[in-house]
Amino acid sequence: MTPKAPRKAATAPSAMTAAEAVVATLIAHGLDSIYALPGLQNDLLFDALFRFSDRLRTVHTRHEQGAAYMALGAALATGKPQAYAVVPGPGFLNSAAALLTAYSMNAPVLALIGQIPQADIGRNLGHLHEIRDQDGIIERLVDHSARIRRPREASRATASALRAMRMGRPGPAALECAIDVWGQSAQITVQGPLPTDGPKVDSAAIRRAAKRLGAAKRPMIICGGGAQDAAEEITALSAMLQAPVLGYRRGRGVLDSRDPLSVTLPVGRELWGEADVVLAVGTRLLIQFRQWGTDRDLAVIRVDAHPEEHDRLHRPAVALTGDARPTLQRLVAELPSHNGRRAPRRDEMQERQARWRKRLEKLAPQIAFLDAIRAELPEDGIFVDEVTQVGFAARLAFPVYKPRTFLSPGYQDPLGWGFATALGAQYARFDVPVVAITGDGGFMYTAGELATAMLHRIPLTTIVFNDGAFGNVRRIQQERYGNRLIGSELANPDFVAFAKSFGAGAVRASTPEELRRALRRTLADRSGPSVIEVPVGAMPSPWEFIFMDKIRGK
Ligand SMILES: Cc1ncc(C[n+]2csc(CCOP(=O)(O)OP(=O)(O)O)c2C)c(N)n1
Ligand SMILES: [Mg+2]
Repeated sequence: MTPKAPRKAATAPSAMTAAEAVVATLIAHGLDSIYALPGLQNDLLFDALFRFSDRLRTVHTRHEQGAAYMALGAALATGKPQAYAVVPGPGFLNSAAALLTAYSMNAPVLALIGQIPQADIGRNLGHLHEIRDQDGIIERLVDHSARIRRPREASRATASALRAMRMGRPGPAALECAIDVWGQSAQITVQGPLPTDGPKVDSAAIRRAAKRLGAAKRPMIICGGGAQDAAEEITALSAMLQAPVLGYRRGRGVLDSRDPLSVTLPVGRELWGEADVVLAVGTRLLIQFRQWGTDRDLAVIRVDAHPEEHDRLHRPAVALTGDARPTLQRLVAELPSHNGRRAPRRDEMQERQARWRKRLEKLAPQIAFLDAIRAELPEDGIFVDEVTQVGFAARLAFPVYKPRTFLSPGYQDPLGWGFATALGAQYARFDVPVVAITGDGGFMYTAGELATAMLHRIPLTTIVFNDGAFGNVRRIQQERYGNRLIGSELANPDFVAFAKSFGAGAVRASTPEELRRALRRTLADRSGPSVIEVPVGAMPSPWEFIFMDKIRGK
């Protein structure tokens, strides 16, 4: 018999196993998929997934890295919590790079991790997949983790983990459960979403922030990943203040790139050098403070969900703790009483952007491919970045029109994240096309997941820029290490034949025009995955636009 999962809050208790309680709780929280790879310790969890398969789809992958990155991609594309399940020891460690990336990106990903028999945990007996101090390792990777020790804890523990993932600064959580505990039964009440009390908006601080911004002569806004759900508010503030909005990587798409006030890194640095008040939303400001510098003439107003973030590097003039959206809604309401009419900065910004576009022509080979992608990818299509030459240029120059449509992996920059993350994004957002770009190096990390894409018919388009090398590393060895090339050349499969052998669509495109034509066909085909191989040579270095000198406090 299938236990009924309630739609909203807790219902009357019924007999179920710990595994069933966890699955029913995921469903009660609105999850509709779980990314997973099975194995002995989790057989009973999978049996529960079988029973609930009409309400929660199990997407199994070929490697735990793929499962965890898919959950991450689904979380980033939707903004909603996602889950993955793996066996302990090697299964858990295989997923760890993705879990670490989820932590760095504040992405709500729940890891369900198996365990050896409860009574033997910590005894080092040599059980299958036993690992010393698994919970200690997990604890270092996420802010919230727990072990389900008995079935009646299972639902509440799951709901608590899901609450922790969205409360304050969002992020991943992990739950362990031992092989023998998954199958134990009890009378269980399935727990619905627990309340998340955000911090009360500090009205006095809102007023101080509004006064500062209203009086600013050269205000500027900087968005990080924490601003993705506050696009409307930031667009309104930008218009009221005529303040340029800088988004780099995780903050891109908050203000539409077509708005002349929307800027990326190089223009942003110039503006940082001139600004008197900066409103920083959901960003660590590491580049600004560590590379670009600061001085006493600059007042920074920070909005962050995590109070400890405010003064890690410098004490802000005003600190607003809370989710960006409700906090900025208050600021939008308060600002008009302190802000006068401002001269439009449209022409000035267009002139600045044109000047930088000229300098960015140094990256013309990369930008020509990006232009081809932008021309074919619809406005709400999702672009997934990688640690590759065209990716570095995309972070600076790919126009992004909407929030959550430019997925870039933040400070971990883990090579190989892109393809599997994009699969998760495409699975969770079946309604829009997703394009992943990768290098030949990065693609091969998870290329086996083409089998997953075929099985689950995931219509992702992946562009593999093939230069036969860890090109980034090779260029550094050429330029800084006297051309002593070591560990940077790659032997590759024929990517077209390789993708075709899975049954995927595959073509080779040698020029931006050919790429554009190929994309038009693959984006129209929603039946399954496609790979476009683009053979390329060495590409010009982007670093002068990314690692720039100090501009303040010299
Ligand atoms: C997990 C991980 N390992 C190693 C690196 C270091 N790294 C950065 S770029 C790169 C090479 C990328 O090669 P490829 O994917 O072919 O892209 P290309 O630079 O050739 O365009 C490496 C090894 C990394 N960022 N992440
Ligand atoms: Mg390469």
